[in-house]
Amino acid sequence: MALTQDTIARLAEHLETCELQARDTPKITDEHPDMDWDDAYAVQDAILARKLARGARVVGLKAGLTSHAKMKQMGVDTPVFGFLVDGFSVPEGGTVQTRELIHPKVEPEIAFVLKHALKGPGCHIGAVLAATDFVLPGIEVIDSRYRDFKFDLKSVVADNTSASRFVVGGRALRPEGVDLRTVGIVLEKNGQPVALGAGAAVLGHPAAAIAMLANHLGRRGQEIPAGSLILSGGVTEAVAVAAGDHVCLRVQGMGSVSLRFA
Ligand code: 0L1
Ligand code: MG
Repeated sequence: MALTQDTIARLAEHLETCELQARDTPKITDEHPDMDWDDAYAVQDAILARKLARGARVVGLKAGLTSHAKMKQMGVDTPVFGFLVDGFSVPEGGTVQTRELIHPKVEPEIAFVLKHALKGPGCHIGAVLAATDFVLPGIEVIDSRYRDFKFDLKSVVADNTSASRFVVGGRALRPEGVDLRTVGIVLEKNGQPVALGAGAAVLGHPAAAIAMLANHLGRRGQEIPAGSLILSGGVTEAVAVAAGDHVCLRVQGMGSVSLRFA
């Protein structure tokens, strides 16, 4: 690791304060160009520790930048992983307060809920499907703390992969009840389709993103616990939203889930 524990704690405080006060910041690698991957995840872990110390609860995990559309949009080439806490969760059909956010965007996602823990290395799509209780539609609201969403991957990891809010809903299906490669999705904003795609846009199969997460955690001596909710990553590019917008995700055979922005 290139950063001291003091620097990691300072960066975590800085990024979390930006999150809580809806303030943007230049990317942290501008000041710390030597930051390595372990430092980046250590800053993310320190942000989680701050939230847990205030009574937050981890309710899930996320994979991000798992589709070529997202990677191209952000000019990066590797998936990243983050955490979801209870305060990020919005009820189905609920309202997100845009004054609490900097520059929110929405992503159409397939969410997995596990009945068994998953641990890498060697985790693959088959193991993920065998461990999955059900899948359901989800919308992730991302809100990078970096000015104008300008960042590199290490800065994004430190910033908990832009995680901000999420909603899941619609119809939960057993994984054997749906072909997640060919399942079609339509994201609507204010009643108009704004993004279309199919599950295979996520690494060929959304379960591949969950396997990558398990393998990533395995390298750190961790696992995805049974019962976890995991967002597998945006199927399409992220779509900017503002106060007054209504967003609805329709997933073939899995119903719809929606959010409002006030
Ligand atoms: O969930 C995501 O795909 C977002 C990952 C972080 C990059 C971004 O803010 O777009
Ligand atoms: Mg996402």
